[in-house]
Amino acid sequence: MLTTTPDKQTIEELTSRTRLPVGAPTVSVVVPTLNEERNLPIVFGLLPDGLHEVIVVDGRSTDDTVETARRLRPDVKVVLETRKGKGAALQAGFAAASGEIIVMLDADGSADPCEIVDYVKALTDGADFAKGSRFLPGGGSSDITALRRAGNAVLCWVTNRMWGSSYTDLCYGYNAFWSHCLPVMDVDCDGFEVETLINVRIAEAGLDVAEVPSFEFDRIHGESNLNAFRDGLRILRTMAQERAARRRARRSEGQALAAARRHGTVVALQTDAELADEPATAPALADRLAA
Ligand SMILES: Nc1nc2c(ncn2[C@@H]2O[C@H](COP(=O)(O)OP(=O)(O)OP(=O)(O)O)[C@@H](O)[C@H]2O)c(=O)[nH]1
Ligand SMILES: [Mg+2]
Repeated sequence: MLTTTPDKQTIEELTSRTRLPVGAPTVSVVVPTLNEERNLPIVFGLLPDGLHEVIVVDGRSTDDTVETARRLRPDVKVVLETRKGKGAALQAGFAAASGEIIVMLDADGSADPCEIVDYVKALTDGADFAKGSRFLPGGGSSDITALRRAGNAVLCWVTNRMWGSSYTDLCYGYNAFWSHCLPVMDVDCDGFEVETLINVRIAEAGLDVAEVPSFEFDRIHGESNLNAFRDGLRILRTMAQERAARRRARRSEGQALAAARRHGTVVALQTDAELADEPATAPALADRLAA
């Protein structure tokens, strides 16, 4: 709380936490909701000014979440999820988003909407994907249990070993990204494994990731929908599936290369040799791809 009249610089610092800078790219905020009627007034009240759109994805709430969202923010876009789960809700929200930047924000009050400004800055500074981390200096959590912290640390370590990433946090739902990441993420899972799936695919594609220190508060009202054991297993299964998909992709790449070498036929791809008016042979192309 301020005890003296703030000077100009203090006012600027305070208000810049609650509004996007002039000329910032358009920002869509996607908010999956399941019975969050009592949390939405707080979450929406802290959203920064200057957003392009706020998208609430619902469909299964039995309270007045959707009506509350519309009352608080008459311009809110409401999308109805077609299947159960946070991953399914995010898929529907991403499909409806039209901003240049998309932010994933939980509606339970655990994520500070003012941090959106920090995520947008990380993206305009050059990152493709701004990934929240509770384990960087400046971040933290009052919500995470010892079991979840340990599970997250192990899964994060395994992911870094398998995908060459340097993530400090894996299972955290507060992230933002440029819309060009959507085809890479290609979200096709329905549950809480969605953050892992996204992080793994972003790492696999070699996109530029900036981690943003983030503080996770306790859910304000209501019950968590996450089950550490059940959802931990889903996360492990997702990692195994992504790994297998990578092996399959590498194998078929190798088979294509081998076939190109074996047949030595002329291929229709434009190579340097073709640009120089020389015939482009499959072996030449295979050598270039293998180099
Ligand atoms: N639309 C939709 N939203 C969901 C669904 N399940 C969870 N959510 C929302 O997704 C966000 C995260 O869900 P939480 O239950 O808080 O789970 P969590 O944050 O991963 O876990 P906690 O740390 O225990 O809170 C919240 O905004 C939920 O309302 C669902 O099936 N459909
Ligand atoms: Mg939560």
